Amino acid sequence: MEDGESSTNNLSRPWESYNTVFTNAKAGMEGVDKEKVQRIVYEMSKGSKYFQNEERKEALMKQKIEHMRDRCAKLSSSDLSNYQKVVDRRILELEATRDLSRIWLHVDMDAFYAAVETLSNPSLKDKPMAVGGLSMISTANYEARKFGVRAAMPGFIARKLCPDLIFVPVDFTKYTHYSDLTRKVFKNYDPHFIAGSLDEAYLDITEVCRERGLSGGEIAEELRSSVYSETGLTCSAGVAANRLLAKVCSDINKPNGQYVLQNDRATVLTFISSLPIRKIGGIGKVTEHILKDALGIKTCEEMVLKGSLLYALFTQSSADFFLSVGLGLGKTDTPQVRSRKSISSERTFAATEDERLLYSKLAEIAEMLSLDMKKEGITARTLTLKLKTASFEIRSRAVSLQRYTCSSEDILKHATKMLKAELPVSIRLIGLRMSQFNEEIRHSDPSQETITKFIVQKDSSRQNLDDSDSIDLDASKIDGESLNLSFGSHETSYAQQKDVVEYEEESRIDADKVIPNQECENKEEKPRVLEGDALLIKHTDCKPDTSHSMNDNSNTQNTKAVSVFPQMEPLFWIDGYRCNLCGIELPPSFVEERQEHSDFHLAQRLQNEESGSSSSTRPAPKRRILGKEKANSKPKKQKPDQKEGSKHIPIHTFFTRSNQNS
Ligand code: DCP
Ligand code: MG
Repeated sequence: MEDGESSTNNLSRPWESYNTVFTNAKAGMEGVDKEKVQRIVYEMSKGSKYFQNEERKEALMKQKIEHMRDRCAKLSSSDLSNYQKVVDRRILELEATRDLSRIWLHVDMDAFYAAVETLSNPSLKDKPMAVGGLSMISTANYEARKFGVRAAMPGFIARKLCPDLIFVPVDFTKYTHYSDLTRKVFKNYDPHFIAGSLDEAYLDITEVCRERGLSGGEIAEELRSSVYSETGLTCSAGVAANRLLAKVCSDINKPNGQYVLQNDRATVLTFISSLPIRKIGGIGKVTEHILKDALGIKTCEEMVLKGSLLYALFTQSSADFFLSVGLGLGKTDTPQVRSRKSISSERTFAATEDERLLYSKLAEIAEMLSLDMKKEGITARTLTLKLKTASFEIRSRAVSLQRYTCSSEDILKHATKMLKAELPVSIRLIGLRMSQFNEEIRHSDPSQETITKFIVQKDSSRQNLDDSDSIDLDASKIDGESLNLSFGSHETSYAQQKDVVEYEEESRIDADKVIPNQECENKEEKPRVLEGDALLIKHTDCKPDTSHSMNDNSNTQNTKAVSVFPQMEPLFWIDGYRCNLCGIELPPSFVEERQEHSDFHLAQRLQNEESGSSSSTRPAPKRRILGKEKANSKPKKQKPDQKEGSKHIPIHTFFTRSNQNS
């Protein structure tokens, strides 16, 4: 019946099933006329390549749901009762790991970029405004959200939704400055706080609560007011027994609010019982639809109630994750004991083309990396070379070695080959990273053993969606903060771990002649060639994809290229989880997030191209979050009539009708 209804709606109101990232509600969008937003987004993008891509993704998702339904229908009652036994046992095991002894706080700045911009221009206060341009919006203030305007939405669609919308260009240096100020405050409450993105962090406030005899809520109040007095910005906080719950809680009373979930089992279970599954970090659109449309699971509690179906249809690790979410479990371990996936060393220096110098830097870095690996008893077999060119372009090349190693000779031999393939080029940073450890460092908190075990099992035996009927979710990465935790310089403690954006800046400085970002504006950008793909193919035995689908993002290959447009520089996932373009880490199972991320890069790139070609748009020299290297360099002049081989695709092309695009 539901099907029948929705297919009738599809015919008369096709936008209703057009669910893009732009139509997902964010905080402050509660009263928005969702149908109107969907219709406008639909009408403005209909027929474009973006639209076709969305449709293809949607079709694949539907297929997946159908397939899941078929499998579900074939399950006998005895199958289900057997799976129920598994569920019952797992519940007991998971329950045994419940840790209610910690108090976690998740803090997230309100409309961060927009709020920072309003600080420097108070006339923007109370007016609908967005940070970004006609191509892409990074965020919108709460006034604008009332119209359905939100992050990651193309600005020209936002303007249609809100004709008075004011656009402010992105100024990344400002956001980093304010982020640093907030982090100084966070440190006072937890010196080992876990930074998420620039505007969010997880703090274990157990000790500070105990020492000062204050409740989690009181500390949250104090921290928020301290952030406000240091920055003039508001933030929201969630306090709960674990990070997963704290994150959910910080969104509840946004903006400028907080929510405290008491640390007792009954309260947690009540809270989780009616919580929509989409509120959980790691459950994106695809997973949500599969659970909802194929299995009728809408709330977290239903994950427990329908546990037997989950264990029958999903991999054990995914089912374990769903079940633990349904029980309100999440991570409570301290950052110091978190496991790491890679070890790296990098150097920034005054840009040089001198090959002799570059090779000698490379040798030093290889030596340093090798020493550190030996110190920690690590051997690994994926080597990644990272370069930052004089024009701030980031290049990343990876190769899989024949055997696990930590020898500087091995590292240097392969690194040299990769570097050679890039020369000649003027370089200001070289980094080497080894990943795929033969013996991963595991944390040793005994209370976490069961969960850790299944996470580890999952990590090492991830199944391929293409040849398995199971959907795999990476439980070990589910808090969102994990996007940033496992990469970075080995010498960086967790307290110093920076987010994706800052990662590019996180390096040891060899010379004090480092050229500030702004200088690159006048440097000519060298078009990026795709020679990395050759390495990629060698590395993984899989060709870079020119498609962009659900399955692309969920496979088990170490590295896989995903390109929405054949002309675009492909996005691929180094070591299977790290974006080659910006360094963000997303496990393969984060299907939707990967799709959005890929779309985001594409759109950002287009935005950069557009702003470079439009004299009315000021270049955004410090924009680095996505497509940052491009944004930091002056785009080449673009002729309106693009010839074949061009890498410049203006945003309007992306969104114009297919007859103009194909
Ligand atoms: N951001 C971005 N692109 C996105 C999402 C976010 O560039 N697709 C940037 C701009 C945001 C900042 O990251 O200001 C923080 O992201 P949040 O999701 O926390 O969004 P906001 O802080 O803007 O709003 P709020 O947290 O109040 O919902
Ligand atoms: Mg925020």
